[in-house]
Amino acid sequence: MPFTANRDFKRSPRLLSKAQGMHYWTPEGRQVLDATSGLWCVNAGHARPRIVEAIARQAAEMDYAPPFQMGHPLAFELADRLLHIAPAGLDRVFFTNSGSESVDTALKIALAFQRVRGEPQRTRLIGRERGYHGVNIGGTALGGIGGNRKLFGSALSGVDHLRHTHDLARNAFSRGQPAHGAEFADDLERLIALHDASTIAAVIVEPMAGSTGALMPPQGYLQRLRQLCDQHGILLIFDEVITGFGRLGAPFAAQHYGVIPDLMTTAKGLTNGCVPMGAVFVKRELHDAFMQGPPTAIELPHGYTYSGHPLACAAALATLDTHAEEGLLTRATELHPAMEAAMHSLAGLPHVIDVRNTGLVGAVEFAPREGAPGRRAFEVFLACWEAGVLVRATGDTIAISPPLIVSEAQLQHIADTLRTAITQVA
Ligand code: PXG
Repeated sequence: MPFTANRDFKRSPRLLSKAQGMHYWTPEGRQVLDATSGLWCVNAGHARPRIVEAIARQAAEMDYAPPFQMGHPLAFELADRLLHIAPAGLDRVFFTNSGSESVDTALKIALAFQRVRGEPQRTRLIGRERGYHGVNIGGTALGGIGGNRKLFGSALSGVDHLRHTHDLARNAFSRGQPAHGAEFADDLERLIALHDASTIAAVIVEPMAGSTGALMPPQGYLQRLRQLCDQHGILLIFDEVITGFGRLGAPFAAQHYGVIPDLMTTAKGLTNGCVPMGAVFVKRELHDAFMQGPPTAIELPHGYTYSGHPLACAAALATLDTHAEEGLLTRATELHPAMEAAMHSLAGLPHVIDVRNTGLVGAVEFAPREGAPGRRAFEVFLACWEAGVLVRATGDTIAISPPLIVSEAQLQHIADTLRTAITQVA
């Protein structure tokens, strides 16, 4: 099983067998409120009729079409539709099947772009500590979670990492973006001094780090990173696999924070989690740099059997329709005050050392239990599960990311369940 304590799980399985709207049901029929949008992906809620019907219709109409030297209309329609919500200038799209594939695709495009523009010595890639960029070779190497790397070695050479931005001494219990830490972006200057800018192809960061416990970017941090990348000819990649499709209150974090990257990776919410799909957005200039040489040449030798899969395209188009009809891509802005109040009502409970929030993301961090790091959050997760609310434990943090259709009463219920669980777990 993926990222699971296999033996422990099989002794006492947690199974889900039905989903609708804000809820899951177990095989025994117990209802569970989904406070995690599955795994940050079911942003419009479960089993939305438009999406279900679109997938069924497409499966009957055309199950599959080869994407190499062939195409089908839905993939082009979807790319065009995505441009309506994409950050300014990121108007070329490449389809993948997951966040991990989007990340490795973006890294390959960045490396290839440096070659086609005549800077082939720019081969170094920079990630950030506490970053998560999926599990393929590139994402494993660029990711910054020690436990995800130690079994696999360095995976890729020529990689380095910026320091992370988590600074509880100055920023604990921040609401929205923490006030301190813009200067953490200057860590890129340290790496430039060490390696020389002329060797660096790209920097990849999550605008808000999701998997390592919802770490919001300090005020001014992303702006500073953008400025340094521009100054030194380094591409900036935002990994928006979690932040994309409305999580923070705008379609993408790039718009929410007002910083536009050169490439942007997405997946998850693109199809509402119904069919696996990812998309890499790139700036027009990057795309155009590849469009040279003989017109019969293949400009980008990269792609997947299932790039732009018809079922995924149908699901994504219906998801975009659902988002538009219900105003979901900005709903997290409306709910932000209720989310903030619900989350920060947990401050002061035993062992709670931080509460943080932005849009429809919330996190509670615990002091690690002596000799058993991560256990406290896992026990809170189990207690919430028993009480009928699905939350996510990561390290010593509980993260909340409910579907964008959540009600204020449900946000309150999530906080109340967490309060009881935190009080129970010593
Ligand atoms: N980038 C980011 C920023 C992600 O959050 C991936 C890439 C990889 O996506 P795929 O589709 O290959 O899994 C992710 C995935 C969690 C959690 O609980 C987060 C992810 C996956 C599973 C659990 O925080 N993010």
